[in-house]
Amino acid sequence: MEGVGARPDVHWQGSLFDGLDARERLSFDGLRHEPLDERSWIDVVPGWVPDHAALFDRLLEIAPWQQRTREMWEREVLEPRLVASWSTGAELPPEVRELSDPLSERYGVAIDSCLVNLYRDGSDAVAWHADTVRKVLRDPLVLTVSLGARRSFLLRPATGGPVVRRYAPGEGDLIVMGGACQHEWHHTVPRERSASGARMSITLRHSRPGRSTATAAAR
Ligand SMILES: O=C(O)CCC(=O)C(=O)O
Repeated sequence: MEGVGARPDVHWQGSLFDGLDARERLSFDGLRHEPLDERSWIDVVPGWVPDHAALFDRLLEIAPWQQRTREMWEREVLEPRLVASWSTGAELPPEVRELSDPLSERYGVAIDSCLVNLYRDGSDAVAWHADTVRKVLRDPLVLTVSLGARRSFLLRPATGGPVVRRYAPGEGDLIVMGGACQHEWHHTVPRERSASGARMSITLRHSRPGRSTATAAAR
């Protein structure tokens, strides 16, 4: 893993919005619940964080950015994105708690870890995968707030085949993957030459079962 240190030199131009407190500004009124099949679903709240530009700038400043390495064809390669993480047990910064508290309350899970990803431009990406939290929980929720430029976020069955669902999250959108999503579906943020700038995703996770989730042993 390579430390990046100073604020990454990326830019995204958005509008600033402030004034309201967290409960007023983070409304679930626009939520769309979209089943993928009988066991998996996606919730989408367009523009969930109205002051997304300010949050993008703040996280760019405070997050402990790193560029991780990954083994590929027996060689260590740099992951094509920067990440900053607060793992289970670490105290989440207030900027993240402001998002995770209302989400914990709404979805009945104790959000206790956070990985923030920075796609610096259209060459940064993450390949098809499912999140490893599936090894611990039967039906984990993975809750993602997207800031900055819109990028494709695609889903297909874990068994392969064509893309079944396409989103273009950015600018404060919330996407929640639920049910058996991490067991039966894969997601990706592919490279995109036409990306209009940097995108940041704040991915929030829980390590214990919640109101409607169960342990892996139960599957
Ligand atoms: O950036 C995203 O929206 C997806 C990130 C992701 O899938 C991951 O970090 O595991």
